[in-house]
Amino acid sequence: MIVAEAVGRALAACGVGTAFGVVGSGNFHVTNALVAGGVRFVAARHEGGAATMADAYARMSGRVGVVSVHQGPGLTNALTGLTEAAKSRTPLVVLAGEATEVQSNFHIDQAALATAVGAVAMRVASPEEAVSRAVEAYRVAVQERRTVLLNLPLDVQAAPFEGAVDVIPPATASAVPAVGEVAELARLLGAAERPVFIAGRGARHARRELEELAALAGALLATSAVAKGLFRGSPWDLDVSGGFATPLAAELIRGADLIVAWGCALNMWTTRHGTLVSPGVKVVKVDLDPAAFKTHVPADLGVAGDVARVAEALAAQVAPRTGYRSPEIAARVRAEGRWRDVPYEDESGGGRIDPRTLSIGLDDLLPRERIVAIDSGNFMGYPSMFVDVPDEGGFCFTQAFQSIGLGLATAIGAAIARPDRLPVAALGDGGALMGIAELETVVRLGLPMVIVVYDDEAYGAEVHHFGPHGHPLGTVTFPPADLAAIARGHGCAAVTVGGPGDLAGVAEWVDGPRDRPLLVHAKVTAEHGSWWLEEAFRGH
Ligand SMILES: Cc1ncc(C[n+]2csc(CCOP(=O)(O)OP(=O)(O)O)c2C)c(N)n1
Ligand SMILES: [Mg+2]
Repeated sequence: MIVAEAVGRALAACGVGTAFGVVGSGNFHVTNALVAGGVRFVAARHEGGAATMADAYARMSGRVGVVSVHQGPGLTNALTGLTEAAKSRTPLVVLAGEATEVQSNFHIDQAALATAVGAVAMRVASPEEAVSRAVEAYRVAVQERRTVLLNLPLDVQAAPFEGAVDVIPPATASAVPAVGEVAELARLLGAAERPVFIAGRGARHARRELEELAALAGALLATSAVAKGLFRGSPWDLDVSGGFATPLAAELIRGADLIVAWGCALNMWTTRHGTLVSPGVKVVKVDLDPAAFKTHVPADLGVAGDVARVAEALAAQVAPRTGYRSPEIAARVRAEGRWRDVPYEDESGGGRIDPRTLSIGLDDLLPRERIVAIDSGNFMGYPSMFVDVPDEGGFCFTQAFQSIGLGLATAIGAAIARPDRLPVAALGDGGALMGIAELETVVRLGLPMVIVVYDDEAYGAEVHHFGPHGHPLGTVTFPPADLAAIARGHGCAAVTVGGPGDLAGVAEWVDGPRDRPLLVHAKVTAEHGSWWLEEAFRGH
């Protein structure tokens, strides 16, 4: 056995389920060793796609994601996706060949690159540490929730490995909350008239615990965008807090006298630049990372610990009370709780469909057991707000870096994590064309995916940002592209939607064998920017 094989075998023994990558000479052996160890390998067409697939797979499966890339350009290609993962604290191990010989064309400072984007850099520096380093990379990923680059120098990779690949897989760690802080939060919950829970990424595993505590405290339930769907089915679910919040959710969150943020930083998106947090409201943050207590909206009280464990400890200390949960509020949540309950004027016409009407139409047509992935851009709120999801496992939002072009790969990784659900990729025309290298991957893997492109023939976010100020827009507008034909060329089914009537083509695909992915090329109306974007521009 050579070192590369020992590393791959060790990671497989840690419990890696699926790895994603683009294979070249520098990661050939390690990737094959993963496969020999029982890991499924998914070949992407671009390392950026591979990194984002692994990120989405990790988020939606709860397992560590693994990426395998060639030295140098293989790693630089992956960087945007790795940055997104690092910012999102996704547990990810990146295996990269490394050309340590400075004369090599492939040589770059790979460790510095990783550090620059918030990842942790490690290296297998000798054959002796092949297994221990691989296990340590996995441990840091899973226990510290980090994106870890494990550099594999080419000469070390090729050296013989003596010894056995004996591995004790590192387990997930979970911190025990401090008794005093929990008692203080119990006191606040016992005194609050209108408590609201806002759950974020760090609470996606804790639905049951939070619902039980909220029932005792009389709290209403909301999430950040990344945790969308967490409380679906609860009569007290306000859905997403922030720019995507319904008018009712915004009103009720603003009316809170206590906001408890669970694994949620309360950033500008979740709070609409702080405007959803009314003056004088008490703010508590429960987070594994105490650094989160002071960022964005600062907390009056911080409770360090795992969200589920803190909620469980509190449930034993909080006496049942009505709080915010009156029959009037329940009736309003029933009547106005979803975006599609909010009246609007359909602007479809002239061969273009209103993106709200499109999204509602898709929500009606697509099976409920779905997993929705969203790219970035002006369009992004329409699918986030009007296409419902069954639970937090039905929404994958890779937006921590605000990069466009990650949406399609996100949908692929999510689809692989949840093969029981219909994957839906919601993209702008700009993001779709940027990430289109992975369209062949969707077809090759036989994923029954629905890819919806909200096509305004522009970088709409920029058009609506600068257009109102009279700037020239030639750099951000494009002639029509026949995305349906491009998709058919890749082997997809495709429908072009220029009005509500054209959605019949989507219904036909849904009712058919779904043996090919479907691209919905929606020509959307674009007279004005979306309201959440206009609000964000005002915030800036
Ligand atoms: C990688 C990257 N490049 C550029 C940007 C700046 N940017 C933000 S939104 C956007 C336009 C996206 O266009 P499209 O996907 O068509 O969505 P739309 O805004 O038109 O709805 C651009 C270029 C970015 N966020 N990420
Ligand atoms: Mg566009």
